[in-house]
Amino acid sequence: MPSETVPEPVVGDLDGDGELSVNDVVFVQRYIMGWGTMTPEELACADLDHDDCVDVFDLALFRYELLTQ
Ligand SMILES: [Ca+2]
Ligand SMILES: [Ca+2]
Repeated sequence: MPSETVPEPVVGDLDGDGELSVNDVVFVQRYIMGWGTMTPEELACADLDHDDCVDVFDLALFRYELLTQ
C-alpha cells in the first residue's frame, strides 16, 4: 500500500518554500522594524516562542534556527 508522505510543517517557514531560510528571517525582521505586515497565519508561524507577539526574541530564535538547521 503506497504511503503518501505529508510534509511536516517547517518551523518558521513564512514564504512556504519548505525551509527556514534567510528570506524568512528577513521577513520577520522587516515586520519587527515596522516595514511590513503579516497575516494572522504568518504571525502564528513567526511566533516561535508562542508568547502571542512577534518581536526581537522571535527574531533571535529565527537566527538560531537558521544557524543550527
Ligand atoms: Ca521559507
Ligand atoms: Ca514571540
